[in-house]
Amino acid sequence: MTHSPLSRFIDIAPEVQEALTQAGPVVALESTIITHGMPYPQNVETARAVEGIVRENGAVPATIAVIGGRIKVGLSETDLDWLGTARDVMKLSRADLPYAVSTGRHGATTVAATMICATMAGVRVFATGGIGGVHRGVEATMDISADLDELARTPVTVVCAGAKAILDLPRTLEYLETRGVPVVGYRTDRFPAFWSRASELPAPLRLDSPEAIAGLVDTKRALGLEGGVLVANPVPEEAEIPADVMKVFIDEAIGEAQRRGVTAKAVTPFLLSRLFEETQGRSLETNIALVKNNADLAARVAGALSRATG
Ligand code: PSU
Ligand code: MN
Repeated sequence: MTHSPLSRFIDIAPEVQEALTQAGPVVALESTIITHGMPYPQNVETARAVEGIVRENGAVPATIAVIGGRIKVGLSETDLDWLGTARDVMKLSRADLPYAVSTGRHGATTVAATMICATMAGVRVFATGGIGGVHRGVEATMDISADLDELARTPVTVVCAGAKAILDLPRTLEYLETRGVPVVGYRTDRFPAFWSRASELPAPLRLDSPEAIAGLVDTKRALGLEGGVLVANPVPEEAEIPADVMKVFIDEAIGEAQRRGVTAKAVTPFLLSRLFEETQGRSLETNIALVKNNADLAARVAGALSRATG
């Protein structure tokens, strides 16, 4: 990386660079969840706690964002604090990343952009909350998150809690299958629905240990198959909100988004903040618990991958 032409755009934190040089375990973390996914101060508290969990599990955390046009892989304490309340931070997906860099803007990376930046730095495992997907009403809007195509092309293992039921889950899984993305339920036969441990859909594949996941990832790479792997890790039982309870809130939030004409990049942040209000903060508690749970698993997968491949 140090001599790569990309180094003129990227600052890799020293601790992250050291781990990468030794082929040690590193876990990428996204920043859209901080700026557009959770309110302050829970966003910063969670980001810190998640970094702590990655460390406790033997890996180095690398939270990714664009600050003043520089791609940061591994944020300092100061950067993280600043991001928690900063205004004028773009939500960056694949389409926006080069713009933020060329114009010197600040940007929080979505799952798609975090995967891209992680790959530039050589990070292979990434923990998030939920991925973007095919939105309900896609027939009219064509709103399909760029996260899905990124999973098809960029070699990062993304640990998530499934996808939110604000999305069209059957179509999200269909699309991932079409694009050749392995979707693995971790110790579950059901595809998890973010706040809820299970949706009505089966998990396409199932694995029960970090070593088995590392084995799949390494085999996929060795076979020359491009793209990533999606690991769907159900929210811990004590933190879940049952699907039938969430359904009422979700239908209301989607109705409100339609009435207000919310579209494109604003849809996901709008629905999240609306659900936070409707559930009186319970959706946020669940969100925090599942991100922590994903960081824990991602760190162990990164460790297994590092042992398996050196
Ligand atoms: N899911 C969450 N919280 C989030 C997001 C998804 O539970 O904050 C963010 C992620 O950064 C994801 C993005 O990549 O929303 C997807 O946005 P869109 O649907 O506009 O692609
Ligand atoms: Mn979208």
